Amino acid sequence: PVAVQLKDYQAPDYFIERTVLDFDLYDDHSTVTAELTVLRNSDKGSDLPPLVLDGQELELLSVSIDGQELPSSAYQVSDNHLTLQPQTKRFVLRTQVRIHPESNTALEGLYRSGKMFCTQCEAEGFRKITYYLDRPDVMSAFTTTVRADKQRFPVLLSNGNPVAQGEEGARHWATWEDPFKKPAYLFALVAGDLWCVEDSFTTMSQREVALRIYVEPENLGKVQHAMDSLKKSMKWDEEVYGREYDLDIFMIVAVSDFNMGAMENKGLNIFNSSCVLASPETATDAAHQRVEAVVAHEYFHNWSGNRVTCRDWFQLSLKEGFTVFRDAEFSADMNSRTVKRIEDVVFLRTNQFAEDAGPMAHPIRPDSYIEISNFYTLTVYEKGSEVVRMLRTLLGADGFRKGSDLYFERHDGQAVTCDDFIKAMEDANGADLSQFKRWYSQAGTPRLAVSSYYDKASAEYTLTFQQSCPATPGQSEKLPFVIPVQMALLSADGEHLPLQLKGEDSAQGCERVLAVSEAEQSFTFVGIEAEPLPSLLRSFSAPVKMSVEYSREQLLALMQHDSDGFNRWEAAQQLQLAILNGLIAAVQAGKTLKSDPQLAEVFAGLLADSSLDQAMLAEMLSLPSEALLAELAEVADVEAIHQAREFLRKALAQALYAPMWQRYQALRAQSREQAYAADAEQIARRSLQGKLLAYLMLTEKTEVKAACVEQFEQAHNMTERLNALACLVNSSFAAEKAQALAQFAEHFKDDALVMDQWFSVQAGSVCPGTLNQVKALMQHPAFSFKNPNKIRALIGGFCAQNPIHFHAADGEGYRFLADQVIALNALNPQIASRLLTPLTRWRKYAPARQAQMRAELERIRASGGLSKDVFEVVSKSLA
Ligand code: HT7
Ligand code: ZN
Repeated sequence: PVAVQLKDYQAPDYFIERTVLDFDLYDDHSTVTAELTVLRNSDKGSDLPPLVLDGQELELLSVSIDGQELPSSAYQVSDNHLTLQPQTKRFVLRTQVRIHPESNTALEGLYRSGKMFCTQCEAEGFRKITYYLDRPDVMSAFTTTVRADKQRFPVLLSNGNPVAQGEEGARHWATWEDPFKKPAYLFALVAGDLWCVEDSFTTMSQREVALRIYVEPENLGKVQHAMDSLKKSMKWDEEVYGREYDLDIFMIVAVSDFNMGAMENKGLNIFNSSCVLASPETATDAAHQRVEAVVAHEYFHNWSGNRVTCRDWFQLSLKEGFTVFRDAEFSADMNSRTVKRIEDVVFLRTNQFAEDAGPMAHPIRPDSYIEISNFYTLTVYEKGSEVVRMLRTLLGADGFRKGSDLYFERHDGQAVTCDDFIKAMEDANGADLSQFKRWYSQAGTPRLAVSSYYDKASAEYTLTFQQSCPATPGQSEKLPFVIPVQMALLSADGEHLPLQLKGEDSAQGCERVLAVSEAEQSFTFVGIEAEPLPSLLRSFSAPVKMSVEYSREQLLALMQHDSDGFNRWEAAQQLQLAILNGLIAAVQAGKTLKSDPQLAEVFAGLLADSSLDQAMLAEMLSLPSEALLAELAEVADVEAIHQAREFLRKALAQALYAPMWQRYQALRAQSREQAYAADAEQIARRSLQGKLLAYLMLTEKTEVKAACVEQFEQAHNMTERLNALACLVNSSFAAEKAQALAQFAEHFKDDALVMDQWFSVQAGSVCPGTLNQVKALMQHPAFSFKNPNKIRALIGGFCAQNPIHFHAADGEGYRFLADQVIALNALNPQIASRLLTPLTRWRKYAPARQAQMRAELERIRASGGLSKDVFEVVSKSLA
């Protein structure tokens, strides 16, 4: 396979003004008739080059131009294209193809999910539906007619507004018209026996929009949370970005088989059912929050992605980075801002930083790809969002809003680039962001080393920053980034000092943003009467690895006094990391592990502090995960990390048994008395309760075991039930574990999403024999190799969330993953390639493991018939 390069981008030779589609859906095939009004792109000249349409896995039945059927000698068909020679600048091309949604297991294009038909066209799936110019800079007005059996497919949907419908014997049809020009990747079609929950929203200009969420009938009771989230998102986008919805109807459809979370098709979002359905009894708090966030994300795409779209797929972060930033801010406004930031930063540090350090590292705007589906990455999404966040930090909230207003106004209806986004920000603010743009072209996580110097005599305090960035594939040298460092200085008694830089006339508040733009750069503050304690990179103002030498006393002071909640948590993390690193070194040196009383004292203080928000307390009590410790290590020693962390957890549980037990019981009692609500206060409470129960269960006390079983059996919500189940599964209480698992499966056997949680909990077990259990579960009637949610829950759960067993010294975990990737490669390349990720990180481990992991990658490479998706990841990993 060949790589596509950003530098080779050329505007299209032809546009498609109008697209009229007609789908005839049957059980053993479907036919698609497309009438395309094609127009020569006049910017490219007046000659008439060949028209090369994209098409894959299509059986061409007929072609005509302006009503004249073409003989087969008048066009060429290859595996990926239909080529013909236009005779006029503007003409109507009509093609008819036969396709097979019923055997489409890749879940790209038109496919069957259970009893319904649905589509997934981003990025290049439309070409599996009909011959087309399947690229985002070709935008067209679509009219779509869908025909199917009336009884089995009573609901027929597509983008835009419904304009006509009718019946033909046992079949019926519906026509939809989308007035907004869009690229083919935003096309959608759904046909099925679906029921909907209906509501409405009055927009800021008083237009009434019908809101419909379609699900299979048995799921009607699990839709209210998604509907509430949708209405909140619509309001928020009006208030925060001034963006109003544009069609008369907005629809969401939940499907069970879906490669990702959801898709923002114009007016007809298609969702993985896991991102729509939620009820207290079946979905955890985290699942409720995910529904809220994904509904918002897809809705926000209506402007950041649909009204203004991407010129080409290298610009993916233009819509995804911006939209992730928008949904993160929405979630922060709906819940606890600090906790949301902590969760996002933990996720970024654990996963995106690892991607940046691995063989697939790429800038948020990549330069090349073999398979674009491989570039829906944490870098494009999450780091992309951090880059937009930095823009807001540098320009200020008002400047950022002016920039986004200008961007939407200037580019409405266009397909544009990341440069256009930056230009709008520059023009609206009179700013020069040329150096900032390096964030778009340079890969890797920058390092930021900080040192300080205090001069008592002059009352001056100097902070010196040194930045660097490690080499990444294809980029050995990096130029300095612009790194916004949000900061404050604290006095010995925790006051936040006024900040005046040398050369300034007066102090400018107690918090400010330093724009570090040179490889080494110093900032001197004046009027500092005693050596201060710096609070740096507040709210994690840049996606960098910062190193500052803090003493334990300084960390404790920051934990107590910093007015930035994120940095209070960060100080606790740094203290925990220091202690864990000491323990890891002790394991490696073969020493007996000794517990450090300081952390237990700190935790005791936190538990006793009644003013501390419960959500914050839960975060402060969470030790860095094994995955994060591995990412931070030079060479990840899986066993030492696991042993050290387990030792510390047990030591803390034993030292703090009394206050933890007391607090747990109080929280559980409160839970019993209150009806479930997925609100911030209750979520915080359950989060703390869950953390405490996990610690307490490590003591193996009978009273805790009984409480855990009681919580499992009596909880009125899935958060408490699943927390208790996870504790039992990871415990040595074999009888209770077996009983709870059996009880859970019996009760929820008909609920696919709940069974996914059952698979995941078992896949993550630290107990011996987990891999064999995972293999056995692959035979369970609720498991299906064709359903991505099941693969993610069970196989992904084991390989990506269970380091101690996945990295077992005998290499069985690696072998297992390679076997699954080889089997999935033919069925669903996108899922196969994503599943591979843990094997790509082989450079992180000691030589023996490296050899085992590489051998499995080689085995996949040699297995033959690799999809582009798997080929790209395997070959880059082995390069
Ligand atoms: N924009 C959507 C991306 C997406 C996708 C990409 C490749 C293959 C399948 C997919 N399903 C959805 C989702 C989003 O970011 O909003
Ligand atoms: Zn998105």
